[in-house]
Amino acid sequence: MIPSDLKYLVVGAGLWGGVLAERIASELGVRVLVIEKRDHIGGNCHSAVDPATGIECHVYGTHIFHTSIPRVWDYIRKFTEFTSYRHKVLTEHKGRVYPMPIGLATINMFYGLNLRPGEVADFIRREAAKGADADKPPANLEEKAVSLIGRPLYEAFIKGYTWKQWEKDPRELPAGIITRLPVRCNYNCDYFDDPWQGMPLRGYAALFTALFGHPLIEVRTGVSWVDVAGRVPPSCTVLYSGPLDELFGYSLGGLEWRGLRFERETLPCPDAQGTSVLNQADVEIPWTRSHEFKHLHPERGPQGDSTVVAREYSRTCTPGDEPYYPVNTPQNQALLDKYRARLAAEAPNITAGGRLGGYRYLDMDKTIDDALGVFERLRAAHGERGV
Ligand code: 40K
Repeated sequence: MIPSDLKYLVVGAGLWGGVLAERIASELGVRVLVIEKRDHIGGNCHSAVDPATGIECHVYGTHIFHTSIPRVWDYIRKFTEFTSYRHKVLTEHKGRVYPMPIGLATINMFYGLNLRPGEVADFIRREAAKGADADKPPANLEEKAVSLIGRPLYEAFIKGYTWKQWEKDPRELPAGIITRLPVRCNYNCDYFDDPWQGMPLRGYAALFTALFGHPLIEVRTGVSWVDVAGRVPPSCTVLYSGPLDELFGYSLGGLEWRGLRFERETLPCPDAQGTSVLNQADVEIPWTRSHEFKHLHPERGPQGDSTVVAREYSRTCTPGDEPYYPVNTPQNQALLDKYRARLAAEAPNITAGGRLGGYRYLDMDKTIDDALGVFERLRAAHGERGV
């Protein structure tokens, strides 16, 4: 199954594995085998056209490409064109809809004011001073958030949403989760500040087909690491993007993950929510946000008389669920360090990375940047071996 002279094996056909496979094939001119346990490439960026409506649906939640890193923007555009989509997020609180992140429109709507840009900083400072104890440092996420934006905005937009994301009282979450809560002093309602943003013009599926399209890359779907683990020649460099704890059979215990569950619905109207992502700030509504996929591609026109909406629910990951977000507690960090030490000591031919292999939250652009960095180290090692 694994050729005995194989030099590079990539585990996982997501973005990190895809960039590495592409670089190895294109730049080193050697064969790469990619194994992927799911039945599709693209990892969680995967999208598929819904047959009934023709709408491109993001199976693992909405993915928006955005970056400030020149080498990432130059690299990824070799595989796709991007639309000029710029992401906006709205959030519903007590039956009213506000722009996110918190900015001048959110503040003025919420307080019924007409503050000018120059008045925002002082206003927020006074709100924060009312709610926080200036003498002692914030002991938890709630105290930290209140010290940054004041209690009313915290209770409206952060408290319930955080509860739902992590299933924990924000007073039990460490203050360190948030270092800052950006408050914009103008009516700019863009979700991301990055200069380069957009959606792949022909969809994520086409992007990944191009990324894995090099003739020296072979992709086998439906094959997981455990299927090949004992049969990888020691001379083969393994680029592993699966969960690090799974690589070691969970022998030191399992890393904690948050998972997501989506409830997808096709609705008989041309537009259900008027925007691509609508957050639900209140705990009384059990889902965290809803995605209406057609709005990610306004350039495709009205896209028919019906629409597809997916409600997103957060949950604890149990065996068999797809892991999405690392849970950054000291316990998980300590376990991660132990697995990393084992990797370095026991498997010098394996590099683990990406979101799952690194056990870290990574936007798509950071994932690409990390893979490009790993490739530069591989290229140097490849040269030294005199291949
Ligand atoms: C992080 C460390 C987390 C949990 C849930 C939903 O929109 C997204 O999908 C990502 C947001 S934004 C973000 N930036 N950093 C994390 C750092 C763990 S997660 N996030 N987490 C998000 C998130 Cl149920 C969204």
